[in-house]
Amino acid sequence: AGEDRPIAEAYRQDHRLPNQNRIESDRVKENRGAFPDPDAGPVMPFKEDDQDNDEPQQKKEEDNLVLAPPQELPGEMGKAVVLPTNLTEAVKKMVDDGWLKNAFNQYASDMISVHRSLPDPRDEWCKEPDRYLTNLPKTSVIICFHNEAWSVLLRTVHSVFDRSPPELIHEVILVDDFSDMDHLKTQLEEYWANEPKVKIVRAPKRLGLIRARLLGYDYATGPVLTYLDSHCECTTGWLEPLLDRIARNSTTVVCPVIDVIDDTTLAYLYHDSTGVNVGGFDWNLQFNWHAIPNHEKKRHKNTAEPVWSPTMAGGLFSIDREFFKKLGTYDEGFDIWGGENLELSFKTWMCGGTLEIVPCSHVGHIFRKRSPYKWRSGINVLRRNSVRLAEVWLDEYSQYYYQRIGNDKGDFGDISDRRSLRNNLGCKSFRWYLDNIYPELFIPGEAVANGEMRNMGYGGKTCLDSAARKSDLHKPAGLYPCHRQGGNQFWLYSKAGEIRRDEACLDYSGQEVILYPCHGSKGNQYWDYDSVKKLIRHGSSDKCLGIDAAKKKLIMERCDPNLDHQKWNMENYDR
Ligand code: LR7
Ligand code: MN
Repeated sequence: AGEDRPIAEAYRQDHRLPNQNRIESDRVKENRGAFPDPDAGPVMPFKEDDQDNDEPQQKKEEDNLVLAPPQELPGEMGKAVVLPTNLTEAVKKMVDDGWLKNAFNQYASDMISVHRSLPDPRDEWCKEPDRYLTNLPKTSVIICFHNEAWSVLLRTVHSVFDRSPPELIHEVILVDDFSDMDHLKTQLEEYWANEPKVKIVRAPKRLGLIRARLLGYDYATGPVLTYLDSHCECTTGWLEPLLDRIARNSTTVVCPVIDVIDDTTLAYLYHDSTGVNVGGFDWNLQFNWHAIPNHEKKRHKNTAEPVWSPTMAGGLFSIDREFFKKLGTYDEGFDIWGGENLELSFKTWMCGGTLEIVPCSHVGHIFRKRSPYKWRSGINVLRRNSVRLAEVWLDEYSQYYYQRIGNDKGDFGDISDRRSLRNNLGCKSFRWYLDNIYPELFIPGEAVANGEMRNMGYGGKTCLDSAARKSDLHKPAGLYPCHRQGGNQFWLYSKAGEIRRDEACLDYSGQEVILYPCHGSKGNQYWDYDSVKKLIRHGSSDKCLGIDAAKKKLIMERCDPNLDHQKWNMENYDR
């Protein structure tokens, strides 16, 4: 494994730029321009000429200044790479280009060895003797990419080879989803030419990540499949605990803990096993993270034990190949991005399997703030995928998703095959899944009103509006012209008097009206709606909710039934 190599040896191999790690054909040399030029950029801690030269040499004093000791290579041990602020214009441009193409700091990544060392985030429990079975099955590792950065893709693959027992890696399948970046063409093939375990599969047209994964599945021959995104880094001992769970029960689908590789500094950030989260979803059919619920905590003696998770994030998991096949792999009608993570999660649980997060296995992933590549134009891919998912797996609960998209399902294609798959497998109901696997989820059907919250002042065109994401919590709730499309204007009025969406509740503590995580204890989150007078009276302050048109914000005032801007229409009110 990478970390075990003696430092000097590691240094000899690692102190090159990523682009120097490959076999350099003439054509590849011409491509050099695509990578940072060490002379133009921030001072690199080495000089090219010094590599592989063990002869003692006469050194000038300045050489000693430039040569840094091995432990100070950029990004080693998962450390942050912080670019100097006084970059030349040329370098600044390269940094900006890297961000533009990838939505992460490619320039910083290119400075880091593709074999960089990482911290070992595992608990001691994970390393105890006989923790894992000795005869583990081999895995095919499948990595799909569409226009991934060179150093990032290579580091993903090397981290697999550098930190897995070789006998457990059956093959690494790189699925190129119709990329057009030059470095992903022959350069990639030449780089891996001497590594028989690496297979490169090219999609004949843009498939999207779900069908690209299915293409990889078609080529894979190992008994276990392990999927990774193309911007990951595996840590020491990541693989054995995953394969161990599958060896013990082939219907267990397992995910590593997904650590954060910072998009700006490429720092590897992790928590110990007390900080493990599990996956959930909201009625927008979006994946989210939660603390481990108490009923699950009670099943464990040690925090490093595998935990049941209602859903998976999607990109990083291992599954028995036959079980994946039995579950009908993925819906081939899913395009580009999204929905497949919930599909696989729901059917794993509903059709006889178990989904776990394995705290002994840590893999890093570069989390981006935007999607860098082209989606399809003219169609809402994510909605189409999610409607297919809802139609096949959600039973009567699909209505809660449809409410959120203004009941506009659009054209979602033919799903009859997926429905018969579910019938033939004899899977349990979605209600069973909610009751048993995800009892924490708030069910909108228990609400007294659902839909828009329209203010009657100033012509009655203004609605309560907020994305209510995690990042919107603790911030003022917004207003926007009513658009009748659900989404950020879809609210639930719960029996408990909350005005909420998912885990966000309207909350007033004397200052601004904000969104705050729902706490279920009334107080600042208790709103009493009088459906005749149309007033919304706040529990702890006894004031009424209104709007200030000039400031375009929510206000709290002494209740006055004569003021239109204190009157609200709650959609589908039914008490
Ligand atoms: O058209 C495409 N073709 C591809 O091959 C689009 C993407 N891809 C590749 C892409 O290069 C990448 O390797 O597919 C992989 C995933 O795409 P990302 O990295 O843009 O997705 P993401 O990390 O933003 O999104 C998460 O949700 C997706 C839903 O479809 C997938 O399941 C991703 O794998 C998933 N990533 C993770 O689970 C990592 C943890 C993120 C979280 C939470
Ligand atoms: Mn990703």
